[in-house]
Amino acid sequence: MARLIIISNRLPFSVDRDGDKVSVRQSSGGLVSAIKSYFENTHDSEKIITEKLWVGVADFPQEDWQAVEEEQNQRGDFKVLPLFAFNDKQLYEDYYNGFSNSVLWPLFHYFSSLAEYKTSYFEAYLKVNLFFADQLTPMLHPDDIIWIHDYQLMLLPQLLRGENPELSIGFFLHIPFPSYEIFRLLPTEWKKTLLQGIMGADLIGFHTHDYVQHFIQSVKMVLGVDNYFQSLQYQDRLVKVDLFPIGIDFKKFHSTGNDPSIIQMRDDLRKNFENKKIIFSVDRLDYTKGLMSRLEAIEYFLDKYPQWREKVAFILNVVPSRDTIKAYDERKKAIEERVGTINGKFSTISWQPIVYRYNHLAFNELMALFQAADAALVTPLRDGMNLVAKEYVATCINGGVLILSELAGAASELNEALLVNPTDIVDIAGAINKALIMPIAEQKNRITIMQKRLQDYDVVKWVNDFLEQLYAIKREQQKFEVRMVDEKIIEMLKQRYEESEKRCLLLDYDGTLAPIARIPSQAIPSAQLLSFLNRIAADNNNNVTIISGREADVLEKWFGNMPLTLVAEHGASIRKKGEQWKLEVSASDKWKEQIRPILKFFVSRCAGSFIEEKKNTIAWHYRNTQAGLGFTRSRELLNNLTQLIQNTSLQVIDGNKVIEVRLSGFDKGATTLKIINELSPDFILCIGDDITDEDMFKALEQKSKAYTIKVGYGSTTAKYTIVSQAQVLPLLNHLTEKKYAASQI
Ligand code: GDG
Repeated sequence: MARLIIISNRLPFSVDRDGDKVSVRQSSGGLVSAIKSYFENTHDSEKIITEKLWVGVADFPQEDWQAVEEEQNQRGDFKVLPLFAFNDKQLYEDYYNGFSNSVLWPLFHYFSSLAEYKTSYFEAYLKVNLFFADQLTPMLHPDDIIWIHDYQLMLLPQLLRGENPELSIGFFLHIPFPSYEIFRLLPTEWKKTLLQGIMGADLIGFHTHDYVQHFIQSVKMVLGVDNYFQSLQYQDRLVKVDLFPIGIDFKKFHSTGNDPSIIQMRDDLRKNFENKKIIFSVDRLDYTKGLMSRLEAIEYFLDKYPQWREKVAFILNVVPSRDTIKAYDERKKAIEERVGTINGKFSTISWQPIVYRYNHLAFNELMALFQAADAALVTPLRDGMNLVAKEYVATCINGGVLILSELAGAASELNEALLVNPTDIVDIAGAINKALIMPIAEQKNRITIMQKRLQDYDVVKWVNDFLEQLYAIKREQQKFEVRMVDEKIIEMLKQRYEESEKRCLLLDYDGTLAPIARIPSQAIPSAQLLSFLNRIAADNNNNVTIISGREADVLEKWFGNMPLTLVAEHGASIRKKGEQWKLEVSASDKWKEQIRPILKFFVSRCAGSFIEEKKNTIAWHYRNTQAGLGFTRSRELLNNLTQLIQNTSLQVIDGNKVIEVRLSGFDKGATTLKIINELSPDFILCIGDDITDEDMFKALEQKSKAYTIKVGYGSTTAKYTIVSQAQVLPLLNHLTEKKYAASQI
């Protein structure tokens, strides 16, 4: 039982006042139609959501709210919380027209030269996001499901999370997320703040796989956070990033083909363009929509394919938008001039090629135009998705051709459209000609395939899919928390530790007893660690083993004078407590000669990587390489090595930012069992963080007296998990010493 709270910059309607009468008009934007269709059509089988609330800035005066609320309540599909109090008009202006639409919008659509990096814009963006958070925080419950939309509110996930760590927060970006090379143009502090803001969410959604990859790359480069496929471990939470290509209300658009009033309008339109093909386009006035290139392409088409003159009409509908921003107003003038020039050049007494209109169309009129059109020309230079393309396809009943920019998100789903490069006027003109001569059977075939796809993943599926993934990530986080070492578990472990007389402590070194260092030789043991080890090793009931991938010489140097068991190179050599080092594998290292040149080759191909050569293993480290490249090279290397060592006595280990080759027949698991079998302890505590430590956890899985703890997130066979390396030593101290209180961990 939970509330679903949708948060977007604007509320999904606008308010008109005529004298005393206040009327509410639903907006026509993509997000609004998506969520509204979901609210109207959904049957939440799990009944998780009991109440729906939409929060956004009110663009009407506070005194109209009562009348708006009454009308909204009568509709009954969702409640509304309007945010007023933007008395500071300049603040809102700098946030909305400033940072949102003059920095993020142009930059994220690859118009970097239009971005205006004004500090006052960023400050206003911070303040307005904070304003949203301040208004919302007091009314939130921990079990609320929050879904934040779009680039105006990228800081809000983190701001809400700060106050309510348990909330389920989803964030969806409706515009493209640009490649890192573009994103990095933002001032350092801005890009960090933006990414930290989004990472406050549990689930982050984009329209396409490319946007997902771009986002992950930016998070890696800017925040230094690693990913495991599409999961990121950020601070103490697991965050999932995925693609959710927005759908449309397919039924609503498809059924307009049977609506008598729309059919009538369509027929009237057709009559006006008798014996002519109609090519239709509708866009908001925006430089991203590619209107100027489209006009150029139309002119080129009329020049290159003169046979179509007087036989085709381009209906170009431009919808007013953001015309208070200078770049938009200038664009409008330029478009209108260009239309005039083309019409002047080609018109005859009875025909003009372009019918240009600058207005907002009523829904029925838009549908009639879609249906009257022989083709739709949708050629944005960049577009997050582009719903017009999908809506046009859904309304086609008897054929129709979609000409679509390959740079719109929709292109990844609408492969049967004629895909064009929106700046390539030759390409577009060719596609227009192809559309006009395409046989009706082929048109229908292409449309049917696309319609099937749009029907299968419609807007209700889109919302359900997003919300289900949000519940799933919450469940995954909870699973992790269930195994998390808490005070109860600590007390249980402490009791077992005290009761036992023959204890075996198996402790990994790097990432467990010591933090991971950029260069392995820098990870020297701290004074606190040495004092802890001295103390517990002195207890005769304890057998303490440091089990590491490090070389014997290093372990000897650091811990040689302590009564510990030392395991080097995952078990290749072992020094039992009170004994000498013993080599457990063949002394010959001739095999390295075959491996070394390959690793050297990868060092030269991946700056920052290096080889670490130990007695019985040879490793290629890529922790300090450029994020992304290191991982890609590591997969290549893994592939090369796996093929090379077939039928040899070698094995390849895919470790934590390291690929290691060694002789097979020993690993931490086998070594652990050897130690346990010799010792027969009545208490085993094993802690590790790495993939190679999983061998120990697996080996101890069935041992009733064994307690295994994994440090950090990620799937594991360990019984328990602990969030970070910094918690290991306090935990061990607490378990082994009476004076520490559990609350200190
Ligand atoms: C963002 C992203 C992404 C347009 N003109 C009229 C009219 N419309 C309707 C269309 C469609 C919607 O407005 C426009 O949707 P878009 O997808 O093209 O773009 P944005 O709203 O700018 O939105 C975009 C979208 O979010 C969804 O995630 O696709 O890439 O930029 O529904 O039909 N409707 C009426 N008259 C018009 O003149 N009635």
